[in-house]
Amino acid sequence: MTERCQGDTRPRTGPRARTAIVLAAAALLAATSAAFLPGTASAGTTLGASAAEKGRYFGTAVAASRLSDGNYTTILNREFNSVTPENEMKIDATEPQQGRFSYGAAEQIVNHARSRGMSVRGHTLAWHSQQPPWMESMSGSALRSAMLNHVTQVATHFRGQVVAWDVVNEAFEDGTSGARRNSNLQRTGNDWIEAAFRAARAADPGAKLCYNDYNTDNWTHAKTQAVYNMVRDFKSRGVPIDCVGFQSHFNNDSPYVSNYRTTLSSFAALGVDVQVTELDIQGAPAATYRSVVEDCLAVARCNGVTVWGIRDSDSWRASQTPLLFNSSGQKKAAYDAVLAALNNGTTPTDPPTTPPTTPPTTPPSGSCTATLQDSTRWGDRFNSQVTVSGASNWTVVVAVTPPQKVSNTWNGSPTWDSSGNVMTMRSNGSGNVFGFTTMANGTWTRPVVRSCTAS
Ligand code: 9MR
Repeated sequence: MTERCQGDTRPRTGPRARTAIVLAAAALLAATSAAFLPGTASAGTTLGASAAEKGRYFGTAVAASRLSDGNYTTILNREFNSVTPENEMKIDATEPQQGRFSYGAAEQIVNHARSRGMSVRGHTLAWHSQQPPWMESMSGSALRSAMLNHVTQVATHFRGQVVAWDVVNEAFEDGTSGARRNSNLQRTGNDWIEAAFRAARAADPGAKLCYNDYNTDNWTHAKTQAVYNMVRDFKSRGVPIDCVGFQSHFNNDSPYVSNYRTTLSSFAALGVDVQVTELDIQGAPAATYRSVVEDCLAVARCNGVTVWGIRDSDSWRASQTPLLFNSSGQKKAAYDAVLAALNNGTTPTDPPTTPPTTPPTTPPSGSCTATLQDSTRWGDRFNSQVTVSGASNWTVVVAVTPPQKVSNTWNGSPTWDSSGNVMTMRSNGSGNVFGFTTMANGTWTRPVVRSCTAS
């Protein structure tokens, strides 16, 4: 077989005086804290914490089969705050037989991630590749119904657990035609993509819905323009699309190009978020990795970067050594470049706006005090920082106001109540300052510290 091109996704053969004093102290704290707090003492040393301070996530593809590998999970748990199941949410994995759904491996990854405060990207609901045999052999209205049922069932099953779905993956042709890819799904009618997005929105109204593709990095390429035109059309007609994923598998045949930032900003200008979803770069050149991260940080609506695997040995292209950690799990030069880019990065296109006007909350508590301060604010989200005093082993309960959702945390171990709006954060050895990102979803009320207890 000839070398698989990057888009070749065929299965490989693979609360009076005391209160006043508390409020006065809080007001003083508020006065002395700027709207923008650049880096905290203990963040900035891992990819996830550094990205979170910039209101982004830093994620990786995860394979369920590797979760028993200690070296792998040590890096995963330390460095990343978002995961994408590499294969476990694909159609052949989740509906191996028509109408019989199988979620075990995907749930393993989702539970691992969510119990550690990582968010989950779902990949993928509708795709021409990795279809189970029963679907591969279908066509016409039967296939259209089966595809829509699949989207509905899987998105409903994971409702509230997946922050963003790659609803449709790789639906455009390579080359200069700018055409849709000729697939069994495409042959059910040109409206199959928007139908999939509408079904996904109905099934999980809280998830961001993305179109995801490769070779869409170069702004001048026909495929990039074709996807751009589809997204523009969808936005103009009210098709529920929220984001576009750029896989960004870079190699000698499909290299990173300097207009990548133009591509990201042009799509973002259509009113969608953009995400780097499957980043790997042949040879892992540090400068190129740095450029990709800088490009994302330069675009306010670029809300995260996912690398397609942790160690080189975990990569679908292991021989190209395209990742941030070598096969022994050691950090490569590219890792240092990415971390430096995340720590130096700014969000110049979306300056911080006035923070919420209520004072920071310092509730009376048992034997520790937790003080919440505003940090950076973007158009759709804001960061908060909580400083704990009086205990080194602490548990702090914080509540956000629905429909707000916490999308990222750092420097603590979070658990959630069933509503998903009350977060219990426990110290995890990362110091006495933790942080989190809240997706406003139109509500800018400051999160409230409910309690602080020493443990
Ligand atoms: O990394 C995935 C690899 O383990 C699978 O064998 C392959 C099968 O199609 O899919 C790989 O992931 C692909 C992703 O789902 C979509 N974009 C291209 C990725 C690399 O092929």
